[in-house]
Amino acid sequence: MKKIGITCYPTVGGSGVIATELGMLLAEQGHQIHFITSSIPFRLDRIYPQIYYHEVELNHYPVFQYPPYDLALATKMAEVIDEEKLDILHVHYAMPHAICAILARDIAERDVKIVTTLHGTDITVLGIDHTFKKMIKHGIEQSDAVTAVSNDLVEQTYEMLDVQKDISVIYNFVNEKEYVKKELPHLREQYGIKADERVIIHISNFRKVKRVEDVIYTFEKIQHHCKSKLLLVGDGPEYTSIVQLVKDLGINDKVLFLGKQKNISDLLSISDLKLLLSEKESFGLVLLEAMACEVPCIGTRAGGIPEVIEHGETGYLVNIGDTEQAAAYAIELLTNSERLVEFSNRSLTHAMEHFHSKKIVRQYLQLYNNLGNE
Ligand code: GMT
Repeated sequence: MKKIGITCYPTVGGSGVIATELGMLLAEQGHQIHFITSSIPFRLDRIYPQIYYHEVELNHYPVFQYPPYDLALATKMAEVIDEEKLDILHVHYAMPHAICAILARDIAERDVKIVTTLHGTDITVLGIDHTFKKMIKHGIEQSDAVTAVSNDLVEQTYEMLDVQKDISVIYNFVNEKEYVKKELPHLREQYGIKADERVIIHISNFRKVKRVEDVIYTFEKIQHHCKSKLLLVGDGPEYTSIVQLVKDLGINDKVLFLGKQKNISDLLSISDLKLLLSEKESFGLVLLEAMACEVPCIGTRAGGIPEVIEHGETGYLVNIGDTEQAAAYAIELLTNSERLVEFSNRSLTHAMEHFHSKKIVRQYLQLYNNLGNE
C-alpha cells in the first residue's frame, strides 16, 4: 500500500477530473490518498475511507498585497508529507504545483518522490508569458518522474522548454461506470428534440482556444442538410459572443445553451455526434467521454486530438478552421444511419481498448513502483 498525495486544480476541468478519478481508483485498490487542494475536488462526491482531504487555507495578511497561495500550498504539502508519511506526491501541472512540491520536499524531513503530470497548460502559459520558462523547466527537471497526456504534448514540451528529462506518455481515461450510454428518450423530449432530429453536442469551457465559433459555423451548414439540434454545454469567456453569433445566423431555435452541467453522460447519451474544433488541445478528455458513450467525434488536427480520434474509423479529423470539411463529414455520418452505428460501435471499442481506466491506472502504478519508494 502506498501513501499518495495529489494536488490539482479541483474545479471543473480535464486535469482536475483525471487527478480525482485516479485518486478514487487508487483508493479502491487499497492505496491511501491525500488530496491537498484549495477545495474538495468536485468529482469527489462520496465517502471513501481511504481518501483524506487537506485544505490549503488562504490568509489575507495586511502586509502582503496578494495572498501567497503557492507558499500556503507548499507549506501544507510539507506538513502532509511528514505527518501522513507520504511516499509519493503526484501533482498536476508543472507550474505552480511541481514548483510547490519541490519546495515542500526541501522543507519536509521525509524523502517523498514527486510525480508531475503535464496537461498542456504549462505550454499555454509559456505561449503567453515567456518569463516563466525557467521555472516550468525547473519544475519538470526536478520531479522524480514526469508524465504527459499525449505524445504531441511530450514533443511540444521538448521543443519549447529544451528539458533534459524523460517524459512518459500516460493517456487520459474515463470512469467507465459513469460514462456509459443510457436509454433516455424522455430527456430528448424534455429538450424539445423531435424523433427525426439528430443531436450534435459540444462541451468546453468556452475559451478562445476552443474555437466555439467554428462549431457554430459547422452546425449552421449541417442543419441545412439534416434536421438537427446543437447542444452547447459549458460556460466561459466566449459565451456572450457565441450567443450573439447564433442570433446573427438566425439559428437560435436550433441551438440549446445548457451552461455548466454535471451529468454529462446523460447529455452524451442523447447525442449522435460530438464536435471539438479547438486550435490547442493536449488530449481532449471530452472526446473520450463521448466515445465511451458511443458518440463518434469530429475534431481538429491539433495537439493530441489525432491520438484520440481514428480518422475514418471512430470519427473524422479536419484542419483547424475548416468548417466546410467538418460539416461535410458530419452530414455524411448523420444522414447514413448504418455508417453512424458503425462509427458509434468502433468509438466504444477504441475507448475501451486504448484508454481503459484499468490499463491507465496500471501504468501510473508501474511508474510509482519504479521510483523505488516503499
Ligand atoms: O482545456 C482546458 O481548458 C482545461 C485543461 C485542464 O487543465 O484541465 O485541459 C487540459 O487537460 C486535459 C486533461 O489532460 C486535456 O484533456 C485537455 O486537452 C487540456 N487542454 C488543453 O490542452 C487546451
